[in-house]
Amino acid sequence: MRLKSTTAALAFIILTACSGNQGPVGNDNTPPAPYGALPTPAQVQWQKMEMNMFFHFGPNTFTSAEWGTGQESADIFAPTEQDCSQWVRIAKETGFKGVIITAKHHDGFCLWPNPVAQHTVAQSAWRDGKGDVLKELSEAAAEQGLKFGVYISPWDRNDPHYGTPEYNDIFCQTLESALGSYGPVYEQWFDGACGEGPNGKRQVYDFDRFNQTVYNLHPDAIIFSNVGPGCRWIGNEKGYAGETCWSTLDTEGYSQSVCPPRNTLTCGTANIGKWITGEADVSIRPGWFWKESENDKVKSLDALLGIYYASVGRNSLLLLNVPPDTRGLIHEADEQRLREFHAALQEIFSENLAKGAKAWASDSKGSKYTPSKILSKNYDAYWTPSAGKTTAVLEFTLNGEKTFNRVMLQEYIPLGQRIARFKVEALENGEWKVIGRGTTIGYKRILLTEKTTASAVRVSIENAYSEPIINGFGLYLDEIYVPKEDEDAGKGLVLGATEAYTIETEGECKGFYYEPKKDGKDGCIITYKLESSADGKNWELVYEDKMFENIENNPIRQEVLFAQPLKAKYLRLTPLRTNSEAGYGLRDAGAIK
Ligand code: FUL
Repeated sequence: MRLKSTTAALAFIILTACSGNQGPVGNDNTPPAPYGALPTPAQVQWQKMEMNMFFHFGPNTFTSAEWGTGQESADIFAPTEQDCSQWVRIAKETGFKGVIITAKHHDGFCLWPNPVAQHTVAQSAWRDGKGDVLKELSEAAAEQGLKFGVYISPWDRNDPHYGTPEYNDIFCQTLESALGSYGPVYEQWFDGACGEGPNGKRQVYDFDRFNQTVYNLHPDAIIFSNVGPGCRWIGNEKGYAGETCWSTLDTEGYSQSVCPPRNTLTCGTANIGKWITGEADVSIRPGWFWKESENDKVKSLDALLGIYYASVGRNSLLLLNVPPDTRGLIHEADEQRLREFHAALQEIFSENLAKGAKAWASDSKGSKYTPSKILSKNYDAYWTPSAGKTTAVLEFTLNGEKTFNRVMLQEYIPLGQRIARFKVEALENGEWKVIGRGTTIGYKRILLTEKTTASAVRVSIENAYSEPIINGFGLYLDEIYVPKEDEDAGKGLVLGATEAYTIETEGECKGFYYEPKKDGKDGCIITYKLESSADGKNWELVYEDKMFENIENNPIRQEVLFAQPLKAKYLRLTPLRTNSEAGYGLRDAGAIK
């Protein structure tokens, strides 16, 4: 008996020694079975891009509007030093892999000579009507090795057919023209916004046809919309995915025209649905289009790093908008911040402190799937336990003591997203201490932990829908980003849905501003009436029914400038429509002198 167990123990020691002490290794080298919805190879390639750049450019660049009316003269679009190779160069040099341009925003103006539209660069005096931004940008991207994508808004405030079935034909022809003339297109962006309001035009979009038109030209294109089919909106315009973020989404009952609740988009749905990864879109400035007044409001380095951790670090793709200015160039302020952002990412992530670590797992399926595969550079090499096991422990003995505060994990998504809960511990001064917990991992998860000095790190997978499959692990030290408590979050008033708010001026003003409560908490005013008064008793109409553009998706401070300065002691802002029945939040409102 005794002899037997000694032999068994010896055999175990020899076996584990052979596998470099990677823990017990089975003899099953068949790949694990796929689980649930799977990404297409194109979706995997797309997610590996991690960061792409968005360019909002068009008449709004010249009018400071967020949503153009469609009535602007085509001549308004007149960039003076237009140079797309500058945009692409900056994107490339700062780590972005693809670019997407607003070929047609809600105002209907086309940045290329669209033969089925009357409101395009061909109708403008810019370059004698011979200019073509899509041509220039696609060529610059191809030359510099970046992928090219196109945003085309279904909502159109210019096209007279909008609201009729004919518009769907025109829209398909528009897609064919924009997508068929400029080489490969990696992503087609269908914006879900429509500000028509209760009495506005209603268009029944034929999205099946739209998608088919895209696929006919570019079978591998990723189609963005609220619900995919290629990738989904993340549910906000802040660039923040949920801490729990599934690439799967249950679309039952929803469509490209019927948006699921925002929180569902932010987090995805576990264990059900289709593979529709979240794309986190956000602007480097408060608004989507360039404005002189926002040159000093470019997001801080900390804000950008926070966005990076909340998007790429939470299983999403970051689509960062950097709007070109009236010259047709990326402004110096944005360029500088992008370079700082890039340098910071380089500094944080250039050294993986887990390099040279020895990996151990509570169990491995076969010699092909040992935990050392996690540390290899090969994306397709991974660790997985024996069939049927959904919990496991991984241990990484570091090459000496290391100090870090970021833990990166990757699941091998070509076989599905599985992990639902995990825990990270560190061996500090001989004691194991929990330093982080998480739910989903997906393509990439970066946990922010306290600064920790440890000789080993342990990852326990506590819950998964199928055998976990891990192909990446990293430890990093970030001494740049400092997460901030949001002091502003609760500040402001909550007013009733029809309740007016009176602003006092100093006798004359150029305009006024309204800022909803942080993140649109307690609702926002969508449309309003504005009146002015010299005495607070007799009121004169300034605007009968005006809209705060894109406020629902991007609830930031709204500045409205009058055509001429207005002499008045008071302005009265009366909501006509709010997005919450209970009322609206008001962080601040006042006159612009
Ligand atoms: C929104 C639009 O309304 C904004 O203007 C912007 O284009 C943003 C990316 O999507 O829905």
